[in-house]
Amino acid sequence: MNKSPRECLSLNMSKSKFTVTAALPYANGPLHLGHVAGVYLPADIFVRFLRMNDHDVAFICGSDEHGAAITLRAKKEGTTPKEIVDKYDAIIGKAFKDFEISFDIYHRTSAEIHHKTSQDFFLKLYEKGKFTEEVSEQYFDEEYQQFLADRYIVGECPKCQNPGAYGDQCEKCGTDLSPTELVNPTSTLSGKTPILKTTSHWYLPMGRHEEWLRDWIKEGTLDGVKQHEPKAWRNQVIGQCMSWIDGGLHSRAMTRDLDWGVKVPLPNAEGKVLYVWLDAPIGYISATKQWALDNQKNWEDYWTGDRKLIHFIGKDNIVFHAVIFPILLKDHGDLILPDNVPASEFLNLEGDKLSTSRNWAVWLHEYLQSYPDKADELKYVLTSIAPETKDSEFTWKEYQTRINSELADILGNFVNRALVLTQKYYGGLVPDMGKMTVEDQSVLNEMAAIPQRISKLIYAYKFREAQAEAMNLARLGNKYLADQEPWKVVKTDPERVKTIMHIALQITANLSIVLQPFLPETARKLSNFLNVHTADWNDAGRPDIVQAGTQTREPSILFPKIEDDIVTAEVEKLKSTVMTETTTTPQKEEVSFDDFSKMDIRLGTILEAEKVEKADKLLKLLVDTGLDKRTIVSGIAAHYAPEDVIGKTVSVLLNLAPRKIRGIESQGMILMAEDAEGNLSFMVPEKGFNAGGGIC
Ligand code: B3M
Ligand code: ZN
Repeated sequence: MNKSPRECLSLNMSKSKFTVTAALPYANGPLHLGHVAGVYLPADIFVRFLRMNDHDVAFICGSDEHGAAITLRAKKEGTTPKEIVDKYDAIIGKAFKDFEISFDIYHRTSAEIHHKTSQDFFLKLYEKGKFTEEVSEQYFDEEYQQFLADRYIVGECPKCQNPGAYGDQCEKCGTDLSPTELVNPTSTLSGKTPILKTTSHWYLPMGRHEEWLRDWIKEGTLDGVKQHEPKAWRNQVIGQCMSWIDGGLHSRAMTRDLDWGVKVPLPNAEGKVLYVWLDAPIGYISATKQWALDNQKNWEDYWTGDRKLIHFIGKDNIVFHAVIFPILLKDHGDLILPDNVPASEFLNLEGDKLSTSRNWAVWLHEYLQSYPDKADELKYVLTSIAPETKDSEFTWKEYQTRINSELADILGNFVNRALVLTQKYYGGLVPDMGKMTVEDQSVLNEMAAIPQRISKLIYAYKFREAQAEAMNLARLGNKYLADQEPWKVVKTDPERVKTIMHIALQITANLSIVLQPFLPETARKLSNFLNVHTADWNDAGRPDIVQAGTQTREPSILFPKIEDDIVTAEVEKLKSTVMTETTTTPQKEEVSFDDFSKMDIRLGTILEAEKVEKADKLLKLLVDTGLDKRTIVSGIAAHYAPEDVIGKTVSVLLNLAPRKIRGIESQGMILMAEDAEGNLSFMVPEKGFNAGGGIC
């Protein structure tokens, strides 16, 4: 094909070299839609696009198999860390494959090459004197004879009094903590209070790196040399890094007392492993090494020189990738620093935070099991709502709407019309292009401009808008056919219809190119319908991709409509499998025995019960206390019908000061037990005692 002037424009991003990484998922659970929308899908779109532009790319990922997240999960499931990582590495790896995330390698940090690479990395920094050795007191579980990783210690948050804060963070108020800041710490292993014991670790003194980090993040320069374009970094990434740095960078231990992980390669380091954030990012390097070995390449080419290193991550990993790992890389000295760290915000689900522990999630592998031929539909929806600059939300209703009214009604409808009419009028052969009208020319001009706009947006990490631009091409085609009405014109001017259909088929051919990064399966289908196969982005925008005379195929329906019952069933499934959080209320203030013994609690029998008018929750009870018969108003009407409680023996607090409730004087209180779901039950003696007994 001849090169048009337009093409030269699209080539102005000269061939570059990229190493693209996507956060290594912890092999302690499956992937949910939040991971996919925030990290893996945008990374995949970016890489597919780069490959189409003939850049030299390596796309690296793998399972993160170390760290306390794994050992805790193993403990919870009553099994070994090894079994946990094997199980989830397989589930995650298969889901990625089925979803066509096009990694060059999906590796594992349990691999020997990874252990060796991390140890060598550690040793290099150690030998260069980049660590300090510090002795400190850390929590130790005497029963388990083990130092406790931060996540193994829970206690009260000193800031918000949340009783379930972890040793590294309070998930309620978001404060970063260290274990010794927790009030009343307990070990999650034994449930006992841990003791403090001295241990020595290697620390990364980060304070000395503040100055160059500031220049590097804010100006994009390192030692005065331009490294990257800070304007291309997302605001939230720069913001988070700067607030961290401005808060002062402290020394951080790079080793841990744990028996699961990469062993510290030094004498006298028995029982110590590398901190998971010194181990996991090096997983990007070791995976590259393995891939290079498998493909007769030189791994160093992917981590040195004029190569752009891009880390796709979620926002909870920002400081590790944009501050700590760059410090480690700079201290190492031989490797490049990231060019960009496109981090996403969070994806919410049906009005609530996605949560693995509460099982409030749509799991990728389950989705693909239920809808094996709807991967592109999910990709489309997730990119449309991608949490690029702020949190966003997935709902099954929106999933349905986007598929039905965008994919089916716009893209599917246009492609179907173009191909079906070609079958009908020309037996599927692409007709010749005749004389063009002004409208034809303007449609072709618009078509030619779209790939440029998509390129710009993708290089700026704006995948949401980029996909919308690709869809604009389908919109353009739809409108063109609706305006030109070939089905009417065919009766009066069949020559003209050839040109219209020729142009419609060129638009379809263009769609088969510009959709490739976003909807690879759909793009393949279009290529097959048209018998055109190009994966060269430079072809996008051309008016001559499919040649006159080419035999096209009868199309199949691209996007069947999503019926309401799917939406209902999926929402139901979520609601029926969610686990309600057991919120343990913190213990109240201490009371003296004297205070306690002031309460007169006795057994009473309910003699009469009736609903209180205009109060859904209240029952008016007449209770025989053995002492007297008195009226008590109780908030149990949502749980018990009046006839169900008559005759029951219950516990009553007699000497509670009388109160008027809805105009009725209540002379005491019925004591109830409540479970995590808010169900109520009477507190009754296990032996059938009668009214009048006291409680002691
Ligand atoms: N596994 C954390 C996470 O999944 C961690 C990322 C490692 S990237 C080197 O959120
Ligand atoms: Zn807190």
